[in-house]
Formats: sequence, C-alpha cells, structure tokens
Amino acid sequence: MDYFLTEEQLMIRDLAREIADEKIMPVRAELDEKEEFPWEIMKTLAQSDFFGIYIPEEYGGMGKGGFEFILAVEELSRACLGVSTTYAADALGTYPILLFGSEEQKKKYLPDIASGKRLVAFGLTEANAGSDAAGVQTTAKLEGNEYVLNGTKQWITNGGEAEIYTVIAITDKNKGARGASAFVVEKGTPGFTFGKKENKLGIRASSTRELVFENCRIPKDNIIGKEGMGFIVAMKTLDKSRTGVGAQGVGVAQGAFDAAAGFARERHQFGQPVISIQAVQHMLADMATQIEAARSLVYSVAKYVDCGAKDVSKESAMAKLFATDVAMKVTVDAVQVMGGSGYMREYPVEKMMRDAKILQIYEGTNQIQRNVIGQALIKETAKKK
Ligand code: COS
Repeated sequence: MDYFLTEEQLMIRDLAREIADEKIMPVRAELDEKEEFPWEIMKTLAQSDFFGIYIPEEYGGMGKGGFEFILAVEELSRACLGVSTTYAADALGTYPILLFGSEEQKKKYLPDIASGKRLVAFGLTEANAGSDAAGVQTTAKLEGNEYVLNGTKQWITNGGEAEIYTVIAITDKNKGARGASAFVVEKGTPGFTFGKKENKLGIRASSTRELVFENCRIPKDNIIGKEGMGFIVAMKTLDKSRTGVGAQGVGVAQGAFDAAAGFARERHQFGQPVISIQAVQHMLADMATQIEAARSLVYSVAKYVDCGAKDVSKESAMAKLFATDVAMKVTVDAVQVMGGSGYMREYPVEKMMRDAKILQIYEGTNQIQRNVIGQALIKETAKKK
C-alpha cells in the first residue's frame, strides 16, 4: 500500500532497505549462530547518519521525527531483529536525555550519539523490577557533589557495548514511584561493571548483559531532570519507543512473509506450486492482511507521537501490542507454510520466529500493554460520563 511518503522519507527507507539487503542479509545467520555483536553494521549505519535521524539538527542530527526513525527500524528488522534491536535500543537509551536532559547534557551527549560514535543503553529492569517499573531497588545516594549508585540492572540491551547508559535508580525509597530518578552513567566509571553476556533464544546478535553498580560515583549533574522524576522519565521514554518495537514487528513479519511466499512459488506438491493450493493461499492472505493492518497502525501512531500529543500511552501501547502479536503469528505461520524447510536453519524463518518472541516481552510485555490500554480506557470512559 502507498503511504504517500515524502521524498526524504523514501530516501531513508530505501537506504535502510539497501543496507538490509546488502550488508545484513548475507551475515545474519552467522551473527545469530556466533552471537556476534554487529559492529560492522553499526558503523555502516553511522556512516549513513542513521543514529541521528530523530535528533535535532542543533545537536548534530538530521532533525527528523520518530516516523522517519521507524521507517529505518522496519527495514532493518525485515533482515535481522538482532541488528535492529541494537539500533533501536540506542534510541531507547537516548530518549531520556532528549526528552528530559539539561541543555548541557544534550550538548555533551547528543552529537556523539547522532554520529554513532557512542552507543547508548537504557537501564530500568532488575531482578524484581521490569513490568513493575516502580519496583526498582538500585539506589542513588547524594553525597556532596556526587550520587553513589549501588545495585544490579538485568537484561540490558547493548550492555557492555554501549558507552552511555541512562539508568533509573531510587533516590528516596519512602516515596514509591515518586522516589525514582534517572541518571546518565558512562562506561568506564569506577564501580560500574558488566555481568555475563546472556545466551538467548533469539536476537542473538544483540548484546544483553547485567549492569553492576558498586559504590559507583557519578557527578551530581548527571541526574536527568529532577529527583523523583525517574518513573515519569521511564514511562515517557517507553511511550516514545514502543512504536519502534511495533515497527520491528512489522519488519520481521514482512521478512517472514516474503520468504514464505517466495518459497511457496518454488516448491511443488501434487503437481503444482504450493502457492496454488488454497489452504496455503489463505494462510498467506491472512498474513499479508495482518501485516498491512499492523503497518497502518504503527505508522499512524508514530505520526501522532511526532505531532507532540500530550498523552500517547494508549496509542503507543496499541501499536506495540498489535504489531508484535502479528509478528509472532506471522513468523510461526511462515514456518508452517515452508513446512520442513521452514524448520531448518538453512532458511531464515526459524530465526525470525525465535527472534519475534522477544517483541511480545521487552519494553513492556503485551500483558502490560493491555493494562496500559485498559487503564486509559477507564479514564476516558469516566470523562465521558
Ligand atoms: N506517562 C506519564 N505518567 C504516567 C505514565 C505515563 N506513560 N504511566 C503512569 N504514569 C503516572 C501515573 O499517572 C501515576 O501518577 P500519580 O501518582 O500522580 O497518580 C504514576 O505515574 C504511577 O502510575 P501507576 O499507578 O499506573 O503505576 P504502576 O506502578 O501501576 O505502573 C505500568 C503501571 C504498567 C504503566 C508501568 O509499570 C509499566 O509501564 N510497566 C512496564 C514497564 C516496561 O515497559 N518495562 C520493560 C523494561 S524497560 S525495556
């Protein structure tokens, strides 16, 4: 379907498509097999200014919106979710600085982020906090001109590889959600180390590690926003990033559909290509319809977020929920359409199916998305009374 993209948007999409086809597809199976971090591809993306798409020009970026960013995410995801997760998590880690950072912080960090010189990660999740975003136990205690961080963050995408970390920690444990604050912590700060690299079902090219803080001292000025704003920083960050996860869903689903439809034209059974068999056609028809519906929703919500609407929690949760459930269903069905071949590592769809699962889990499980939507509906219906 034609989404009437502008010339600039088409340029970004087509360049991302070219990188996906030429640089990612040939190596994705090997990156997955070896759990290799895609540094070469990150360098290519940096050379094409992709890390700065949504960063204002005054800080060295392209000055475009989240919509242009998700066009790139979708194309990269068509080829490999491990790679696109690395790229999208960089934006997730950057949003706290972009949305709530001081002018000094923006000047200090955004140019290096926009150029792709320094990779970013977002640290919220812990052993007992993730879905329960207010349950963070890592502490940040003010001592003179420094905050002292103690605690462990779990399952942090880009952990170990990133140089800049935006981290949520508790500054006042008596205040619940209002006792959390957000900080920038740089790799190499004494007292900041990394746990082991996780061995994952999918997105194996991406790095997932613990962040360990042991009396880690950071300058007082590294707080993002004010003390007590950490929960809101995290929520607003996720409101912004979830359309990116939706775009990942659209991309991987499209990649799986393309592989399955191409295969169904080639493989013959009962003396005909399997694509001529109605049972297969119906599966492909459902897959294509679901992908287009997901794309339409994700694009609309991304544009809505870019318009600066005050509260986008419900809409971004809907985009993430719908598109990632579609991604899971479509990738499973792509394996089914391809039968025995789909199950083999020789073909790309078994990896897509393994990769897709994380989309229903990270940046808020799809059960949490339903909670967010449900809570918004309760508020809306109360207003209408
Ligand atoms: N934007 C602005 N404010 C928000 C908000 C948002 N998106 N979501 C919640 N708030 C506010 C609430 O309005 C409330 O304010 P008051 O104290 O003034 O009433 C406060 O924050 C606490 O909200 P709530 O009571 O809803 O908090 P909960 O602890 O019940 O959290 C959800 C609810 C599910 C929304 C939250 O925990 C969440 O999103 N969890 C998932 C987080 C996630 O994605 N984790 C994945 C790891 S990070 S990759």
